[in-house]
Formats: sequence, structure tokens, C-alpha cells
Amino acid sequence: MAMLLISTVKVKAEDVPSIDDPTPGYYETSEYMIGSVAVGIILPESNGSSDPETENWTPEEIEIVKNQTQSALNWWKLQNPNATVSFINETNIMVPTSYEPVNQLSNRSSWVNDVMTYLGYPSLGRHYKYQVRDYVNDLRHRRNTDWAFAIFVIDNSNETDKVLGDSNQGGPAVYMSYSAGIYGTDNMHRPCAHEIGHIFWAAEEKTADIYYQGYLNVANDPESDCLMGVNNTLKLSGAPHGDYGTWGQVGWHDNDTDTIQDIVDTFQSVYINSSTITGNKMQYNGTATVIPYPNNNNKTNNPSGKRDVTINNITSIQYRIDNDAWSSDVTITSWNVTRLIRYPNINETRPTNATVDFNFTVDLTSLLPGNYTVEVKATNQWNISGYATSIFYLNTVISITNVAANKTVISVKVNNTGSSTVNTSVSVAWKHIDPTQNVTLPPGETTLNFVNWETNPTGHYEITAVTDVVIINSSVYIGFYINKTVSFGVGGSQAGQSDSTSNWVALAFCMLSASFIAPEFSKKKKPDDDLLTATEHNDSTENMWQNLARHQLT
Ligand SMILES: [Ca+2]
Ligand SMILES: [Ca+2]
Ligand SMILES: [Ca+2]
Ligand SMILES: [Ca+2]
Ligand SMILES: [Zn+2]
Repeated sequence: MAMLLISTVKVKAEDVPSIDDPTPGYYETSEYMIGSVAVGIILPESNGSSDPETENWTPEEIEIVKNQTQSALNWWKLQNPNATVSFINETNIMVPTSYEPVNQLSNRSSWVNDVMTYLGYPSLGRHYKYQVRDYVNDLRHRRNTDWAFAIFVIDNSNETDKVLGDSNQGGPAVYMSYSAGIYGTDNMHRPCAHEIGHIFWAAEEKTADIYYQGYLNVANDPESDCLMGVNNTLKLSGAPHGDYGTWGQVGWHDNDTDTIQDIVDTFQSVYINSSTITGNKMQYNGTATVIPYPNNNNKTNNPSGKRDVTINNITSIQYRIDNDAWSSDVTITSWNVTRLIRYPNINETRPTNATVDFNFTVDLTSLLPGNYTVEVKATNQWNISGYATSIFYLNTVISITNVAANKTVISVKVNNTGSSTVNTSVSVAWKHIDPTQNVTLPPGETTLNFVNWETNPTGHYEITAVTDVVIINSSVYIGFYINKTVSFGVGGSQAGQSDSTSNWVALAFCMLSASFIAPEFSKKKKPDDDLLTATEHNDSTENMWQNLARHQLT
């Protein structure tokens, strides 16, 4: 006896909490040394219009500065390959200023304002540090990097006793002089590397003072014989574990030794927050967001306070049903974040993949009744995934409990056995009987009679049942297709076909009992709906199936 099934699926909605933008912002241009960094190297050139001109860059000097700064960056890059540090340089040589920078060491705003204004970042009455921040933020955006900072190198080839070498902790800029003081121009990369350490929150180690800082907030190594220490030597305190020292202060630590630094070794939060049903397809909608590592730094450049920020991005979202293969057939939409790009109040909205919306569609047609787990996987650039699951239950609510047939009528008893307490619409078709019967099944048992049974039952036949979506007490249930092929008079039973009515009935009963008791529900997918045309209809099994599919989907 065939069972006609109508299944239900119940969907649980999940609320998405408010999500703080985890992408680094205006004041967060060098929070830890992991990932890509844009470096703006700027060489101001005095033109004598305000100050008497005493210095001029020569091509040879410019080449030395390029090589020395590059050497400092390369050295940093090689210290910890697992931090995947990369530097992209933007070099601006001989940017004009009316001042002579080496003679304005106590009035930095003079020439920095000139230089920044020339490059397109005007003062607008602000402190020059905002001009530099505007530039560094724009540089990061233009070069599409995780971080950015600036290195200003002033020419003092004629006044080497006037030395410049300092930087802002946590960025945004290093200020160097060409002569590099006691180190000399040929060793400028050493103090330059030292200042770059400060940019990424490494503390001084020249004295006995103890400083806890950096995104991981570890202690320095006072009076070390390292880069930040008394001799500015090219090695890093705290290497290679970062439990203390410069190594840890720039954000390097790998607790689980999987080569992914702790700060970026984080998962994603995934929320499946709604689903909608159309026909027998269920669309899931959700949101995924990277989880930032907590910012433990006890210092910050952000006047609003420190934030947890991450350079992680979602690179893929996949889903699967139970343990089937992962499907990448997911639509992903970037969120937009509004970020300060010019102090104090010029913002810009830009897309981010740190938080994304997603949706995908599950085809319920081929699923048998039972529990199903929809699992969503959001993966970041380190191939670390976060997961969410949602369970739905396809419940059998209707079954056929009896079939009887004679020459002109086949009847089936349909038993609504599910939790539904209301009438359920169902279309039932017995092949060769046209048109499809649309019936309403009340709870309990109902007998359906298919009439106009043809005289010759030999062959393969198909029972198909289709239900529409029904909504019961705000919960969404969905019916789905069941079809069953049965055979009559196949394989040498032809003798009965031309025989009497009773003979035929006996044959039919025989085949029915053999075929219907243990139904085997098709797991095949229906043909695509777009294969159909309105006029298509014949008695072939495939077209029967298609027409029913069309009915259900429209
Ligand atoms: Ca000059
Ligand atoms: Ca010079
Ligand atoms: Ca790790
Ligand atoms: Ca890990
Ligand atoms: Zn220092």
C-alpha cells in the first residue's frame, strides 16, 4: 500500500545581536604587526620661501634613504614569517616646503603642514598630527592594506649635529634625519627599525623602566641588548615566544603553535536568523562576523578608548545538510561600515567582509521525513571556520493506509496522522487518470476514489502527491512531493489482461499488495521547473511528474 506523505518543517529563528564594527579605524592604523602594511616614505624638500634654504636632496642621498628604510622594513618582515608581514611602499620624494625642516626641529608643524597640504591633506585649522592621520588612513585605503604608517626623513647632510629620530607609539609616523645620529647614514636602518617597533607599540628598553603594552599587553625587557634597548642591535627581546619583550609587544604570540598568531587565531560568529519558504524550497538568511581578539593594551591613541579590532575577513561561506558535501552555493553580501576618515567629523562608508550577510536555498524535494541539521560554515583568510546549525524536522502527517481496486475505481484511504488539526490541501494523481484530483484532507481517515480506471492495467504507474504550504498557528509547514512507481501485469502476466474483470482485479490486488506495503520513496530530484511548457502534457511518466511539479511551485 502506498503512503502519501505530507511532511512538515518547522523553523527556528535566531536573533542576530548588534555587531560592533571590528575593522581597524581612524586611530587604529598599526595596532599589531600582522598582515599587510602600507608605508608612506616622505622626503620634504626646502624651497627657501620661508626659511633660508640650507639643505637639498641629491639623487644619491635619496637612493640611500630608500635603501635604508627598505632594509629596516625587510628586517622586520623576516623576523616572524608566521606573522605574514608585508610592506607596500609609497615614496614621495622632494615634497616642497617653505621651511628648512632641520632648522625647525622644535616646530614640526611648520614643514609637516606644508608637506601634508601639498600631498592633499590640508590643515583646516587642525593640529598637524591629524593631517598625518588623514594621510595614513587614506594610504591604507588606497593600498588596501591592513595597516599603514608614514616615515618622514629630513635632509641634514649639511648639519649632521642636528638629529631627528622619534615616532608616535602606535603610529602614525616615524620622523628621521638623514644622518641618523651616532649610527650614521649607512646604518639608518637600525634606528629606523627601532622607531617602526614603536609604531606597533613596542616600548623603550633603554632604561630599567618596565612598560606593559601592545595589543597583548606584555612587559618589555628593560635594558635589553636588543632593538629597543641600549645598543639598538638588530634582534628582538622576547623572541621567539612573545611572552614578554618586543616580540610580544608588537603582537606576536602563538599559544597553540599552529603558526597562526593568537591575535588572528579566532573564529567567526555565525547566525542563522530567518528562513522563508517558497514552494518546496526553503531560503535561509543569516549573518557572519569575525571575532576580534580582545585588545589588552593599556594604552591607546583612540580618544574614545581602545577597541577590539581585527584584520580578519570572511573569505567563504558554505552550508550542508547533515553530513552531505559542503555547498558553496551561497550569496554573500558585505556589510558597510562608516569610518572616520578626516578628523573630527568626515566619515566615509565602505564595504567590509569582516561582517557579511548570507543566504542560500535548501531544496526539500528529495528529503525523506526526519530530522535534518542545516550547518553553516564561515571561513576566514587563515582557514579557520565558525559554525552555526539549525535543525528542522520533516514530519509525516499523512499516509495511505489502504488501496482497493476494481475495474473502474481505485480507492485509497488517506490517514492524516500528523499533529495538524486543520484541513490540509493535497493533490493526488493516479497516472492515466486526468485531471489531477485536488482534495482536502481533514484530520483522520478519508477515502479517495479514482474513477475512469482504464481497462488495461499492464505497465508502470506512478502515484504522486503534492501539498501546498500551509501555515498553522504561525508555524510554517511545508509539504513535499512523494511519488511511487508501481507495476501491473509485468513479466508474463499478459494472460490476465484480456481476461475477465475478476481476473484483472485479482491481478491488481496481487500487484498492489506486493508493491505498496513497503513503499520506497524516491530520492531523485524533480526535473527543473523551467523545462516545462504550459501545453506539455502527455501520459509519459516524466511529463506527469513535471506537470505536478509545476503545479506545486506556482
Ligand atoms: Ca632645499
Ligand atoms: Ca642633502
Ligand atoms: Ca595559533
Ligand atoms: Ca589555532
Ligand atoms: Zn625609542
